[in-house]
Amino acid sequence: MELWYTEKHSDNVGITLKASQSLFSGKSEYQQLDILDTVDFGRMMLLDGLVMVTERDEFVYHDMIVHPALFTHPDPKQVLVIGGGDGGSIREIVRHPGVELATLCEIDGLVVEKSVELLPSMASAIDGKHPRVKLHIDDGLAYIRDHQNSFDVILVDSTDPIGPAEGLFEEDFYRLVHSALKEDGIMVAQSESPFYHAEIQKNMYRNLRAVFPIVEMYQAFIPTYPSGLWSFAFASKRYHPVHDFDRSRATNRTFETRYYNEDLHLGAFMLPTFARENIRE
Ligand code: AG3
Repeated sequence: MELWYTEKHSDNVGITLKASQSLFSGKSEYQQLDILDTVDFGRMMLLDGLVMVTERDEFVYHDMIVHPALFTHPDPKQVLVIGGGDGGSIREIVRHPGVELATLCEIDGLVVEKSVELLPSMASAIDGKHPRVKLHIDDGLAYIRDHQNSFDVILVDSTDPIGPAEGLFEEDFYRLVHSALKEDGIMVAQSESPFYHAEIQKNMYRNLRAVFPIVEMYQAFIPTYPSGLWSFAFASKRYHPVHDFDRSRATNRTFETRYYNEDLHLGAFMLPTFARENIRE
């Protein structure tokens, strides 16, 4: 018998990976969680059937949700991740020596628990033992409502805007993020595929622009996500990711990165025409 998993990206297109076994399958209060061992991409986590991470290509996503903001802000000390229960984003944040505290606010405790157990290469910093990491199992909206003017950077590491993450793409939520950020704070949110999700992007960037003075999209290549072309929204109160980028800080980073580098920091913000069209003002 062979085990293959398909995530459908549209009615007629999908991605299929051969798996050697299922490591966990269960339902939390919020969603269906599955962790499979795949033959070519290592362990893979699915939420409601959607690929969240694989061990083989997660470095792209986690480099790119974290480092552009942390190398644009001149001195990020307090960083919050909303979602991101696999721990990959927190792992990258704490590699920045200047960060004093990385806080994870994930709504679903089961995701954290199973990631610590089955995805240790991602979840190493959220096992409860890291001195610069704090964990909250809580609704992101409720959490930031109670934490005004507190963070230098907030990362929204969510799933697609269906199910528990729906509210994380709305203007009201961005207003709360804006007030939870300090006066020169930066937010980055995963913003779906420019190839497949033009409508979602249009609404999301319109909502962001209603709240933040600086809003830019940047891209990354993530093979297991729909179309492979993925994007992030950079929303900022003061610093522009290209014009205020201090290249030497990124060049002189004290850790290695397999995807991010000082050239790519700039290149990622250069968009293909169709992607630019999706978010035209
Ligand atoms: N968050 C982005 C997942 C979106 C993927 N969508 C899909 N497969 N249809 C991933 C969380 C990683 N920390």
